[in-house]
Amino acid sequence: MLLARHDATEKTMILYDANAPGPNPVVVRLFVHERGGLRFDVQTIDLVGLENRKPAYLRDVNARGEVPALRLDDGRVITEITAICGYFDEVATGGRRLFGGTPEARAEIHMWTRRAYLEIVLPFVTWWRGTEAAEVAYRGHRLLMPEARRSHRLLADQGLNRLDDELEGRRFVAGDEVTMADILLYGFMGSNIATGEIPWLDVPQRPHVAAWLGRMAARASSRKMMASLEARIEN
Ligand SMILES: N[C@@H](CCC(=O)N[C@@H](CS)C(=O)NCC(=O)O)C(=O)O
Repeated sequence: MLLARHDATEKTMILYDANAPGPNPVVVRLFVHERGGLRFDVQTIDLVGLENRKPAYLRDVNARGEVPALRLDDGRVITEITAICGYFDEVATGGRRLFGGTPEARAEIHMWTRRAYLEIVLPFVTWWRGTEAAEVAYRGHRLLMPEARRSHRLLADQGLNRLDDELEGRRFVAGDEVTMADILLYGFMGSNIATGEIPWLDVPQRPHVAAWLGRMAARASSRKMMASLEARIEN
């Protein structure tokens, strides 16, 4: 059913995006706008109406019930945002690579992307998953851990404090240019700051993080990341 909405005669990738600014779809949108050189179709999944948890989506797209997902030309489906962005980085024609152009640069960018996810994003997402907003959003489809909030707020603050020190004298997370590490971190932080659900992410006591947030917010790609993608991307 989810494939039938699409013209199966034309071979093209399909990105399953969401009709809401969930941070995972936001990361991929930000990547797409920043990267350039990409061509694919988009199907917007009704995350608000939980279309992603209905049998058709679980069967045809992602058994984990999550967005985003990418259907390749040969029909196989890739999920997990770093895998989707990594694939896009490989197949894009034109634009600027965001995972690095040499083995050394790629290793450094992977290192910072992983640190950003493990030390900052995962703790604050776990904090959010203990809130009432999460309970309402998931409507029983996901295990919530309200008892983990305190420890994960502390873990996220610790990660952000460390990042604040590391950003001193540096424009972006992995160096002087925007890379996947910034895309991942800003997709999560910027979208959660915009919705107001995690007010403690941006505080004056972390001036270098605040300056980095400002630099990221000023980018044209960031101004588009909260809106669902158009039906066809050719950039
Ligand atoms: N590990 C996945 C996480 C994807 C994810 O959790 N997406 C959220 C949107 S931000 C979702 O689909 N939530 C709805 C649900 O779980 O029902 C990835 O990296 O893409």
